[in-house]
Amino acid sequence: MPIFYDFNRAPSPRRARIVLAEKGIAHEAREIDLATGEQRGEAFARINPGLTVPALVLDDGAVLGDNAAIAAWAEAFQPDPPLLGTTPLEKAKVASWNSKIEGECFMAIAEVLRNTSKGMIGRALPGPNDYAQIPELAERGRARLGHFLDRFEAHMQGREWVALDCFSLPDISAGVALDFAGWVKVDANEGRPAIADWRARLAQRPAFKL
Ligand SMILES: N[C@@H](CCC(=O)N[C@@H](CS)C(=O)NCC(=O)O)C(=O)O
Repeated sequence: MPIFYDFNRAPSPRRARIVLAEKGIAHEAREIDLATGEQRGEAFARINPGLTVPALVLDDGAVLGDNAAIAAWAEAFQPDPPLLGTTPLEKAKVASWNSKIEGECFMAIAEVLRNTSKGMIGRALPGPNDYAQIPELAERGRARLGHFLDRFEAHMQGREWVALDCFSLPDISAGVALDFAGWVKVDANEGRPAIADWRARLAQRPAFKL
């Protein structure tokens, strides 16, 4: 059975956790305690040299060290229900929205959090290298997040799901990202009724309780 390296409180592994749950892919979960820096210890470095969670180790020992790999593998391993679209155009829309959400939303939130948090001084980016915090990046991240949310609200008006007519990967990525926005005290729902309605739909899915 695949082994899923997780940290329950962190947003990135939550994305993969939801993918595995939506697909019904059985796995054994192991918690890596980011709060005590376990991801930077020798034992985890041997598993994922990127020093981040999520990571999924397959039965043959292959390591999937990020969300992109885990989602691609999960879709191929368990095609039903599809999360990456089925037609060529659907697949393109899913890829485009997922990349937009990662770059314009997830990263903007991370810029705010990692460049302001006292616990992340000298650790402004995850991974093997230490980087100093840059306060201006936090300011820019907050502005970028607000701009993204306003564009996203306009996009969601009259739509049920982010990229397709059905639930797909960008719903997971954006749903997790907007919960993560709460960490930097941004309520994405405020003044954005279409986003609020869509998040209420997401909250009904059992996987989103994970
Ligand atoms: N690109 C990676 C990013 C993973 C990532 O940044 N994970 C964070 C938790 S949300 C982490 O492991 N941080 C470890 C650290 O800050 O040292 C993915 O989405 O899979």
